[in-house]
Amino acid sequence: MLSSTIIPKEAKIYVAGHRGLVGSAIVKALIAKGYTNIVTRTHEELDLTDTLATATFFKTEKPAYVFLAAAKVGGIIANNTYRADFLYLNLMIQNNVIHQSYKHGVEKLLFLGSTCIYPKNAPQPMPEDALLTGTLEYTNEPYAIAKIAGIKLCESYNLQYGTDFLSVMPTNLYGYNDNFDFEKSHVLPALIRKMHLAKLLSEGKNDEVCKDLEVSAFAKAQPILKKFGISAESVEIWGTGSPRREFLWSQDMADACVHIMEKTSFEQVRGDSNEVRNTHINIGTGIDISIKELAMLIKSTVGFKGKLAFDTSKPDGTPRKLTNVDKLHELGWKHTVNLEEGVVNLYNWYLKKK
Ligand code: GFB
Repeated sequence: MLSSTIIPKEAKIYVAGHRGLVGSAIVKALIAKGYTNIVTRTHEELDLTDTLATATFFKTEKPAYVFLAAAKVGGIIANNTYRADFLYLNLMIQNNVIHQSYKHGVEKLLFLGSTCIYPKNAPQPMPEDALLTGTLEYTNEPYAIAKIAGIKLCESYNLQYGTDFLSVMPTNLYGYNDNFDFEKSHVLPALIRKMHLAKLLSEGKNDEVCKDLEVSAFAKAQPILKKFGISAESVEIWGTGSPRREFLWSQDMADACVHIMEKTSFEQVRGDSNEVRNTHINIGTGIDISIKELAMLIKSTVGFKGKLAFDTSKPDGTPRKLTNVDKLHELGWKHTVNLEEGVVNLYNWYLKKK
C-alpha cells in the first residue's frame, strides 16, 4: 500500500489555518523536512469564508499542495452552543478551499476532519467504514455534518475530475498553541489550566491567579473561579468522568499529515468497488482513557492535592471515541508521543507562556 509522491522541496505549499493547533504544527513539520516555499495567510489577511477573496488568493498564489487545517473548532459546549457557526463557517471554508484547489490545479490537498464524524454508538475501535452507519452525537452534530460534507466533497472531486484530495480524521488533539479558554477549549487544556489555578489557590498565590486570569484584583478573580468550579479544595470536571477519549499530540498529528501527503494518493485508498466510499484515513494512537483517569493524570502532573468534583449537569458527549488505526499503520505511520509525556510537555509550555 506504500508508495511515494515526490514533492519538490521548493514546491509551493499552502497551509490554511497556520496559527491553529494543527496548522502551526504542520508548518513546523514541513520546515523540519526541508520544505522552503510555505505560504500562509492570517485570518485578517484572508477570510476563507469569503468566496471571492479565496478565489483571488488561489489565482494569485497558485499553490501546488494544500493542507486544509483552517476550521471553526472547540470543545463540547462550544460545539453545542454555536451550532449554526460550526456548520456554516466550516462548510464555507472547506467549500471555498476545496473548490478553488480544483479550479487552480492543486496537485494534492489534505482535508482535516475529526472522529466526531462517526455515529455516537459506532463499534469500538471505530473503523473508517463506520461512517454514516448511525445517528451522530447530538452536541457536535452540526460540526460533524460539515466535516462529513468535506470528506464527500474531496471524494467527489476525485471521482468526477480526477483530483488527488485526501481526508484525514484525527482523534482529540492537544499541544502547543492550544486553546485554554474555560468555555471554548477541549478537556485537556481546560483541565490543565483549572488544576494549575486550584494549585495556586491552595498555595495562597492569589497574585499569580490574577495574572493568569488577567484581572487587576482578587475580588475580580473570585466570580470567574466560582463560575468554573475552581477552588483550593477542588476542581470541577464536566459530566460523569466516564466517557473515554483518545488523545494525540498535535506535532504527531502534523507529522502524520506530512507523511500522508508525501506517501499516499487517492488511487491507493479508493479500493476496487464501483461505489467508492470511506477513503478517509483515521489518525490516532489507538489507546484511550476515561475523563476521570485523564483528570487524575493532570492532577498529579500539575501537583494539585485537592479533589475532583463531577458536574453531571454538563454533557458527557459521545461515550467512547477510540479510532481504529489499522489503515494508518498500513500506510507506515505510528504516533511517538505518549499521553503522560504530552501532558508534561503541554503543562511546561503553559507555564512558560504565562
Ligand atoms: O474535549 P471535549 O470538549 O470534546 O470533552 P469531545 C471531552 C469530555 O471531557 C466530555 C469532559 O465528556 C466533557 O464533558 N470534560 C470534563 C470537559 N471537564 C471538561 C472541561 O473543563 N472542558 C471540556 N471541554 N470538557 C469535541 C467535539 O467533543 O471534541 C468536537 O464537540 C470535536 O466535535 C472535538 O470532535 C475533538 O470529545 O466531547
